[in-house]
Amino acid sequence: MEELRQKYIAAISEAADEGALEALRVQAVGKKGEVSLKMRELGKMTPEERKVAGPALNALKDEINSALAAKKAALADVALEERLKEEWLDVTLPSRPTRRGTIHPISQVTEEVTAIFADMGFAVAEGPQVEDDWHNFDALNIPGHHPARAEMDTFYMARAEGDNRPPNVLRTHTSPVQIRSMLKHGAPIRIICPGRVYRCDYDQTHTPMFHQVEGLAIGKDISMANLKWTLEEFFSAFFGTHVETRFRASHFPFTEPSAEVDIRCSWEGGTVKVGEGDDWLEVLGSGMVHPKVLEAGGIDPEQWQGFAFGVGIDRIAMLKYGIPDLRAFFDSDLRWLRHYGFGALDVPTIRGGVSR
Ligand code: 2NM
Repeated sequence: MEELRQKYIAAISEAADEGALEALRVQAVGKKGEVSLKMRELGKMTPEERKVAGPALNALKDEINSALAAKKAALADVALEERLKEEWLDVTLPSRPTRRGTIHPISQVTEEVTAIFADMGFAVAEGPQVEDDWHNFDALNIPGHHPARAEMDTFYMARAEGDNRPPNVLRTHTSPVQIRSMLKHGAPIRIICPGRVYRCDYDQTHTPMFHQVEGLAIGKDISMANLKWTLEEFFSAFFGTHVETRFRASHFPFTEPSAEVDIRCSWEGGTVKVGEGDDWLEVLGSGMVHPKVLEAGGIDPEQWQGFAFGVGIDRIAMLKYGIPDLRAFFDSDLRWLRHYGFGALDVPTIRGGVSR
């Protein structure tokens, strides 16, 4: 029995893994194991011999079982230690840097303009960039023979062969959105229409696609005076300083009277400063909406009147943020975007409250 004890205790302590331990258990205390076989021999013994051998065999069986359990636990500990070593990771390491995109200045400025006009009660209206010629021209008092159509450098869409309807166009201004809004909602109405517009023109100061925001306010007694206040209020909030405007008589087919609007500025060392100085910068076209345009929008010009204006977003973005080259806006140059772009959480830089 002592031989068995020594043999198994030694073998168990040297077992390399759980598989080896299980083999030893079967060999020692399994149904046909060495210790179990010895126990079967108890029946052949005399009562006196059995009294000694029985408890001793039981004790041996218990000892081997305990040794097996202890070794099994020890092997599990070793395995866990190895796994922990292998799977260790430093949760305090900083994460890998990720490149973050920026808000394009045109998106930023569109948001700023929208926020300023929202404060003055203007809603935002949007419409299609591909327009029919009625919404883009006729409804705006620009008939087919009108020189403004030719001057507009319009992009025309193709028609299927044999389709003799006039071609659709890429909208040359966002005014057709205002026609659609008038037809849909009627008067009174106060909206701005920001968006992309297209003209076939490309040089230092023109890109074939650019951005415009047009405004429209129709009511019972809206006048040029309301237009002037609204625009001064807008430019002052946008540039963050009081901005004076100067109205010059002009002509547009869709407004009567019409005015081009300049803002006060200074030129110093090749840079413009808005709101101070003795120079003027033309930034906007405007006027009282032509009766024919109101009619096209389903609004009775005998009862309603109001102003409209249009301003180039790209242009005022360059002025406010000191961007020298218009064409860089549309180059998708990531270095340029990182320099002139805005963080997603940047607060829009507009001035609240009434100016002055
Ligand atoms: C401008 C200048 C003057 C204008 C007119 C209208 C409409 F549809 F209501 F008649 N929207 N925008 C307008 C007037 C646009 O852009 C230089």
